[in-house]
Amino acid sequence: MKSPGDRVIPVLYGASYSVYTRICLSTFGMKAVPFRFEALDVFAGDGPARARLAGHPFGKIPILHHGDLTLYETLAITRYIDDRFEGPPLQPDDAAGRARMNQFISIVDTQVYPVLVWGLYVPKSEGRKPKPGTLGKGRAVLAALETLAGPEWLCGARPTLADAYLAACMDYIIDSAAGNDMASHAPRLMNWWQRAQALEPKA
Ligand SMILES: N[C@@H](CCC(=O)N[C@@H](CS)C(=O)NCC(=O)O)C(=O)O
Repeated sequence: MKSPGDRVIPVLYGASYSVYTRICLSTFGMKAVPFRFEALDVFAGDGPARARLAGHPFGKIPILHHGDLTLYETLAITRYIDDRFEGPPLQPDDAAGRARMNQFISIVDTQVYPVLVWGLYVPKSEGRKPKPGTLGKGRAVLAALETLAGPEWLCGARPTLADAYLAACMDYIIDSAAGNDMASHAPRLMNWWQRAQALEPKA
């Protein structure tokens, strides 16, 4: 249900470094929905406790409050924002387009985030070597994304939640060992990234 007259401002709890928080921030931006941001550093000593207090039973971010509703899990939050508020639709209309969007989102959750962000970027940023085999896995993930990406946006002629998901990871991907040769190995993704940077939150 959409109600343009809704006066209740949604509140997002999260951190600007967090991939999943950034996906929600981009979604608000793409819908042009006003919201309030409450900074919650989940890696601070009291972070997980604060996240639990804000409504996340696993002590993670992001968390959305909207009126009486408390939501966690980024897919639930972003679909809620898209379904609940006026603004450009962020999910394709057709079954095949929606399936493709869900496929991208699932790949980000199960491959990009664990392999490219935590498996490659984080060890590099801490001066550690990645686990053996991780670079090969990361390259395979990028090759799959390169094959799936549409020529304009990931799932067609307009941006969807899939674009918000992948865009939130791109700075980390590019700064990882698998990101070095993306211009030659993933030109379509790099071309997409030129456009998709505009979706990224300013904060
Ligand atoms: N499946 C969750 C993942 C959320 C998540 O992993 N958030 C990270 C920050 S990007 C976090 O809170 N990490 C802290 C931890 O795992 O202890 C979602 O979609 O929201």
